[in-house]
Amino acid sequence: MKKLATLLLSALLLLSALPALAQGGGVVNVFNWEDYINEDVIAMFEEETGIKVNYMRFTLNEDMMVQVRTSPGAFDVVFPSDYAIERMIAEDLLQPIDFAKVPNAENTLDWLKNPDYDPENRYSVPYMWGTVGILYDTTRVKGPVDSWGALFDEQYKGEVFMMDSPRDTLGVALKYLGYSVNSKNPQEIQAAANLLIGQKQKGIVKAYQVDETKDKMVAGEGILALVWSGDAQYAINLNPDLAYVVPREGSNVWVDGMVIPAQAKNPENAQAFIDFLCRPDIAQLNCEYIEYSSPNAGAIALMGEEYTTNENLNPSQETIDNCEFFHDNNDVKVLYDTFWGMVKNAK
Ligand code: N2P
Repeated sequence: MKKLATLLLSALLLLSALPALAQGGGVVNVFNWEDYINEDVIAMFEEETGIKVNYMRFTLNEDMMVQVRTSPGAFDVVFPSDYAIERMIAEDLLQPIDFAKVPNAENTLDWLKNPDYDPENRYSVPYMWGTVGILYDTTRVKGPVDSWGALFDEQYKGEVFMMDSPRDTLGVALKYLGYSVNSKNPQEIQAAANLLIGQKQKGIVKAYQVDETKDKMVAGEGILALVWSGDAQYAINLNPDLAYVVPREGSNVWVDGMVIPAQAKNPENAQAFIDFLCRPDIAQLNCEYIEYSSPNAGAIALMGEEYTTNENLNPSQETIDNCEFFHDNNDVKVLYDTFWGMVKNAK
């Protein structure tokens, strides 16, 4: 009798392990931005597939690319932005995705399919998208905020958080001066750097930072901040005195994709993870938690009006048309790095 019970128990244990075995089990090494996933989603994936997620985080595309170049086998799924995907394809750092294994990629909105940065749609699946704009405290600004000029206004001395990111910050200064965020003209890039140096020397900048800004704005530590749209919406949810605007001079619109590095050790598990994140119910859970814009038609249908009527999450066509995507600027990277260094070192 005891033997039979043991036998039955072993059979049961074996059966419960089967789904995991069928999927291959093992691990998936994920490298994503800070604060960019609902962690319940990771636990759900592990439970459903038996694949263990090793989750690692980065702050900027530039840092992430250094990591992928120097540790090519360390990551199975990475989340670069558009211009970084373009660069990584050019450097042969990515492998094509087997879309038969990622059927939920079909949920991608049409306007985000076949993008310039991955024209044949071979290497990436959109994860989230958004804009760059100004998060501000409506109770402390002196008048309406609709221009990048607010960030350079001396009446906000010591109250402005800027982004510690060369492309985002130089991009905004370029845009304010009427140039493209993709300018390759040394005089224009220098003029943008000079504007930022002046802003710093006048004491307008409280700090250059990235992921910390949202919580500091919630706590009322600044009046204006240069942020990505989802961080803005996250902060607004916690402090209704805050608002977000994409300035009238235009801005940067971006897409972060999911890609598989060329040397990834677990490409099958990477595909399973990407597919899971594209499942409408999972994409919804994730989007409602991190508050960025979803590229997933199925998730948007599930979220309904709460999503579609929120201009921060679902900007108008007019706002999007007034923005530019970044493109790979490798040929002028030295210029951007040099001028950015001058901004950061200015006293
Ligand atoms: C969130 C990261 C947003 C990525 N912390 C902007 N491309």
